[in-house]
Amino acid sequence: MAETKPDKPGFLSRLFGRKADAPTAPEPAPATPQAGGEPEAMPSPPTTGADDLTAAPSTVTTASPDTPEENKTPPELAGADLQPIEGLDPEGTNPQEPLPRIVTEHGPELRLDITAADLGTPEPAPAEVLPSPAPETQPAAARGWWQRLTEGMRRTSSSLSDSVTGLFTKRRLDAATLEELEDALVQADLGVPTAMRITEAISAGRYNKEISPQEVKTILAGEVEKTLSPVAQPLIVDRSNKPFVILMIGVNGAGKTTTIGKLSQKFRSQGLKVMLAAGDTFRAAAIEQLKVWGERVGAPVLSREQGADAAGLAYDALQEAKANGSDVLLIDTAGRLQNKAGLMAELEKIVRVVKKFDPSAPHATLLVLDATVGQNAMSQVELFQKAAGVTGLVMTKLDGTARGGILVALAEKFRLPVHFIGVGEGVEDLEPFTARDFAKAIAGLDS
Ligand SMILES: Nc1nc2c(ncn2[C@@H]2O[C@H](COP(=O)(O)OP(=O)(O)O)[C@@H](O)[C@H]2O)c(=O)[nH]1
Ligand SMILES: [Mg+2]
Repeated sequence: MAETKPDKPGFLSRLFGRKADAPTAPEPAPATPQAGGEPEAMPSPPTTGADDLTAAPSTVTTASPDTPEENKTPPELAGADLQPIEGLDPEGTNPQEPLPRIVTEHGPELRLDITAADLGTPEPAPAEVLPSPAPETQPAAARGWWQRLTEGMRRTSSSLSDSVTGLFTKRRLDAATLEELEDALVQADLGVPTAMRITEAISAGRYNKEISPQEVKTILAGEVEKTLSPVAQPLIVDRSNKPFVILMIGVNGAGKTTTIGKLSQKFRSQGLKVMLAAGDTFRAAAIEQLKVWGERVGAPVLSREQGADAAGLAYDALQEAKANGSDVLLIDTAGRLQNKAGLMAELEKIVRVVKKFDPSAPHATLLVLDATVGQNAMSQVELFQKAAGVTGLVMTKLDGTARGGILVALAEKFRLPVHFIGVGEGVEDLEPFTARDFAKAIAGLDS
């Protein structure tokens, strides 16, 4: 996929000719149409009228959290609906995904109401309740989040770290060095404004002096944290909305279904009653994948047959969730390519229909972004924002890329809350987003 880096003004001209805080960042290039476009094999979006909400029978699979693990998940289903961004639908040809591990752990992010009591000390995470099927030297959950975060983000941090070390070892700080650093930061997807702020913070008072790579990393982390702090916001499940409706959106393969599973586990471990709606009705495998997650986390899944109207299904799910006293309803959706008007229209329809049932719903619309797509995440935010009114972001796959810096650029540009980040496929590999930890991890600093 062709990547477009925003141009930036030269460092020298800024150092000598312009104010540090002058507006400088040109917009990133608009969405480039995805190579390959719409998959021909993908069924057309259902065209059932918005009001025809009971056209197809729905099934609710009742989940049992007590089901023994060995009876639960066929491994091939764990990532079965992965599709590449290019829109190809290699159903049945995906690599098999490892089984997510089940742990009960939860952090302070899942506060149930905005009350002072909820702002108290986070509870310690309970021990892993089921053995990990993955033969690992050390169980992931036991390693702790900081370790998983830093290990996961190693590719991003080591590429930045290498640049910093290469540039600042036994060298005086001059304009050329700073310009090279700025280039490296832009290359690392941090975004032009943040890259400029970092180089300016580094140059302040240190011109023509030596500065150690460690000092540079500390300043870098500080500036990144400044950008991220305003967006690092917990997802608050307001229990006055029952059910609290969360709509998950994003392109195919971003990690929506997996994130629903991980989030459900967190909600369930807090004693919340969770229901799932299999709104990705385009492919049977996607429906199955959600059912598997529902079963393993103990959440009923409302589904219909492949090709059913997703908006109608969402409506049914709301009714069912209300009737059975669910606290949270998570609605999965198909991976709508952001440049496909028809698919976007269908997403808008889901939102409209949900609002018919409850005008305040969806209470959260979470856009799931795959960090490995780099700058393309920018256009995804813009387009999904228009179609569905994104209330918050979840960034996945920070473990699979050197492009984790994109989160900083997104924060700078859109200022949308970032609720969670994912650094792996396991159920424990999703945690609330915290600015300081992320900034330190990206800079390659110890905790
Ligand atoms: N490495 C890694 N893989 C992830 C992460 N989140 C999701 N995945 C994998 O990405 C693939 C696609 O996820 P899925 O939830 O099916 O995406 P969806 O199409 O948006 O529903 C699956 O194989 C997941 O296991 C993550 O944080 N790290
Ligand atoms: Mg999915």
